[in-house]
Amino acid sequence: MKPDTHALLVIDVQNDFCEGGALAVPEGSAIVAGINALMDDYAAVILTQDWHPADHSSFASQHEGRAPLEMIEMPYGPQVLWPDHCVQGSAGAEFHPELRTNRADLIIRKGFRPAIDSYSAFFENDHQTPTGLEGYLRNRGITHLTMVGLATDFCVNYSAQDAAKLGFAVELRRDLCRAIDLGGSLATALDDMAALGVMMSKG
Ligand code: VGL
Ligand code: ZN
Repeated sequence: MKPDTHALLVIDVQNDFCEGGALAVPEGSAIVAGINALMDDYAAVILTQDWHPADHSSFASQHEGRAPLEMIEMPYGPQVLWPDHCVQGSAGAEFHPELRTNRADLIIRKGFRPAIDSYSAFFENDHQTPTGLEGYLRNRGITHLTMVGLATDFCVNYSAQDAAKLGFAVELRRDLCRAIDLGGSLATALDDMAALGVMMSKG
């Protein structure tokens, strides 16, 4: 059992990121059993849930003539266009059916503002709008975060980088994450996280 200062942050283990989902990450569901087992080691378990309105601006469907995985320039910077995914209230937005959601103390939803995407559990993609997670963690006296989930190179990556920048000690369980890997994004993500002091464990 870890001390009470350590939390497990489970990023976006949702149907749309698993096999058969709208934005399926290869082997996405393979991490669920390991995450469930790891929950027993932590007093604090926090889940994130990607939670988009149907007309979210990160969806290629909202941009005339654009296709998924193309890049677009948003007021806050470059943005990948995604297939419609994790639409609020849809089956795809639900957690994987085997994830032990009852162990969660907090479920934090992100990406609900139509005009801005939110990969990170801490800040939206403008890197300024907070989700409130930092305050929650600090109020609970949490200083150490173990991160797992989907996808290694997007939401896990941005969450880990923000957490490290905020001064949390961050450990990434590589074996309990899976990546989208778009044009080398996984290698870049791993380098960026390591440069900020994120510890990588098990692979
Ligand atoms: C994610 C792309 C779009 C993720 C979420 O959870 O990594 N990726 N929305
Ligand atoms: Zn999303």
